[in-house]
Amino acid sequence: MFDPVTKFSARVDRAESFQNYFTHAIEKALHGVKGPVHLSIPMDVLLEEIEPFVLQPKIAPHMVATKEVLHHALSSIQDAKRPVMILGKGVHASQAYEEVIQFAEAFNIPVMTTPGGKGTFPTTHELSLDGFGLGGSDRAADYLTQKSDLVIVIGSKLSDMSIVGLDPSRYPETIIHFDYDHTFIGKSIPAETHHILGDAASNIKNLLDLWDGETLPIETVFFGDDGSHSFYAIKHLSLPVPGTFYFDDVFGAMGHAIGYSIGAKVSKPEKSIVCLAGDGCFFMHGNEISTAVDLGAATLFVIFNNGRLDMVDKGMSKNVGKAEGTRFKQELDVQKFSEAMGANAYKCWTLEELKTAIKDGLNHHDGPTVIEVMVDQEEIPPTLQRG
Ligand SMILES: Cc1ncc(C[n+]2csc(CCOP(=O)(O)OP(=O)(O)O)c2C)c(N)n1
Ligand SMILES: [Mg+2]
Repeated sequence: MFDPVTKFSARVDRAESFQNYFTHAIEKALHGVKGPVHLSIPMDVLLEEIEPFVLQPKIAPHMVATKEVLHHALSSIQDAKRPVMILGKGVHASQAYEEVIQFAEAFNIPVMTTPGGKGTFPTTHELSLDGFGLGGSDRAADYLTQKSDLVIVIGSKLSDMSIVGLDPSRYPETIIHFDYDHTFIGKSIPAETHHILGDAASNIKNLLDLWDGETLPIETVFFGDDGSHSFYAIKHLSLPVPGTFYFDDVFGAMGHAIGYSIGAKVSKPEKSIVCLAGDGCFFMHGNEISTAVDLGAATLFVIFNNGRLDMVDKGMSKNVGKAEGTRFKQELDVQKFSEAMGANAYKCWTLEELKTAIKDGLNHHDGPTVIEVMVDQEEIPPTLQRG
């Protein structure tokens, strides 16, 4: 009777076999998709006395997907234009709470939960769309009135309760489905489905390790200087820890963040300190890098080089119709300038180069690292909202 509804069902015929049966049953119950097991112990066996024993189940390591599978998923996630995550009960089973938050934040993906997945993601999180399916929220339903090119499902059978309200015309092109069990993969929604088989928490962690995009520690403290560069950070930088971004929006003297960030590193050497500044700021106070070198202050300077005083250049052009004195005829070579003062310095044209430079910079503990980021001069900054 119990066989079809348990992961293991047996009768213990002799008391001396109890330890083996019991250990095996516990291993079965806890391995993979957790579930009930059943042991039937006849009365005569139950009355026998056995030696006390310590239960030592051998739980096999979690099954995980291969690197190739994760790489493939990663490139689909990076290419996706309007991805969304659907979290099911499997997130509870895998205890993947931290991992799904990191995943969503790393790629800035909105998150909805199935009825069984309720409570797997903080509903107060800015990426939360709350529930989808039966009892779902208007926010989630509204989000899905426009098609998503990629749906990332984590630990859900996508039963009718979970996808009620998903109009077939809004079915995604692709699904990436994290699940321990393959039984229901690709059965509910007719879309190209990639199965990431195994424990969700481990697979998400491995995927994030592969991606390696979050190279700065989450408690990193940023100092934003005055110019377009800091407004990109204000708009796009995700800050998991409060009190980690300093920006002077009143006095706004160019170059101040360079000195601030050196002082901050000297007073708190154990903290990761990042200065965001422009080439104009660096022209004014970049020589303070020599102070950082002398003091051995391992501040990470990220200097956005667009060959101009961009915030003023674009602001004047928009408001007055022309800009004067805002473009450098001789642009600064930030890397050479920094190296001349004895700093560890990089020039980056691509995201890959930037990631490598940040990684190397974080491992350079004896003095400052200056990372020159070459910026498209025609990039439109968020400052143009200013009247
Ligand atoms: C000492 C000082 N002079 C002038 C300004 C006006 N101002 C604000 S932002 C800016 C341009 C900053 O240039 P850059 O550091 O290259 O940053 P970008 O805007 O190009 O990112 C200027 C001139 C200022 N804030 N402080
Ligand atoms: Mg500039």
